[in-house]
Amino acid sequence: MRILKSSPKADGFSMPAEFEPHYGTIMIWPERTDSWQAGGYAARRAFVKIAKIISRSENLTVLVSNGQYENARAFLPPEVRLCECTTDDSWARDTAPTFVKNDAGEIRGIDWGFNAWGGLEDGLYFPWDNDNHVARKICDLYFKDAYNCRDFILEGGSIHSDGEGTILTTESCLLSKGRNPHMTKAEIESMLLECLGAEKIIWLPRGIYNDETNEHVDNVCAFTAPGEVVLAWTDNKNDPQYELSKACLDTLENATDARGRKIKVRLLPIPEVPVCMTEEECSELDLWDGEPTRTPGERLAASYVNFYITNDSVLVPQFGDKMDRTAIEILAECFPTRKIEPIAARDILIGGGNIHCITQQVPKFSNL
Ligand code: KQY
Repeated sequence: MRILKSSPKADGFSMPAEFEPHYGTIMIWPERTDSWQAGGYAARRAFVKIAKIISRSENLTVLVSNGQYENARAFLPPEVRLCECTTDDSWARDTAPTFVKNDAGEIRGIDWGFNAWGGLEDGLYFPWDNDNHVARKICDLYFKDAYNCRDFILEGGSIHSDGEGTILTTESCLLSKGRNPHMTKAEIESMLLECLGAEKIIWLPRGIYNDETNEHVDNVCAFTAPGEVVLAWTDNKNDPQYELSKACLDTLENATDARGRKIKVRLLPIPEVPVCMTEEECSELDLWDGEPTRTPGERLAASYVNFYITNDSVLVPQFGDKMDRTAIEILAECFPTRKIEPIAARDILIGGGNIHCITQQVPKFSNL
């Protein structure tokens, strides 16, 4: 495996869309008891359900610690490849490489810098050095070269690609103080275009209310096809999400993509009843550095946009809300050839993300 100092764009590589064919998916077995309540058991059940669905149509690799290997092996289907790897947590979307592909079908990984969503400014845990080393190790595991982009802090959850030259991101995240404060917006934009082999960045102003990642795009807006997106939405003007979603809608309605198309926006409701931490859930989370990681009543960043697209399905978070069904119906319309798989996701959401945040796709490739 080579560490590359050139740029993906210069080498003819770009980021495919998630809805293009996958070779496989990467996940990381949940273990930290200050992220995952009830000693991690509740989240593990949800991860296993997701793993079973993904491994039906693609190669799934799950990274796991030495201490959890036996457990993970016992609960995951035999077709899942387990690989021992030291990590700080289980957010494969953010710590695994972003893969880029060329016209010959070869793929390479991008090894972004990772600082736990904001480093010492407003990061979510310390230390994060094991997570920062995960992307390169995965490239090694897959025999794929890695672009060294460690000087640029970025998580995979903060970008979406349409596979045709357009990238979606949020200003609140990419311009946050804890990531690349020495760079201007124009410099960050040109870095993204160069690394992702893209021509246009659509900057959404905001994300989901109370999203502790500084509002990753993958929780608020996602491509469902080139030129088409779903946007998290509420009609309730008294909900703090309204202003955030409205600002994104205004941007999208005035935007064109890299191919000059207007963007078709489908509104995907957020849960009607805000999803908030209970006393009991808080009592099942370990402290971090002597402090609770969640508080009773805290509103979680619940969004149906945090779905994951596999080769034959779309895994959609469910929160036990009236809007669960509506989200399923809208996404079924967006993905008519895939099976819609509803997943009870509260136990993942408590960790601070959802199904998209715990998965990273590996595009189908030709370079074995
Ligand atoms: O991508 C994500 N949504 C990860 C969130 C991490 C939260 C850590 N508690």
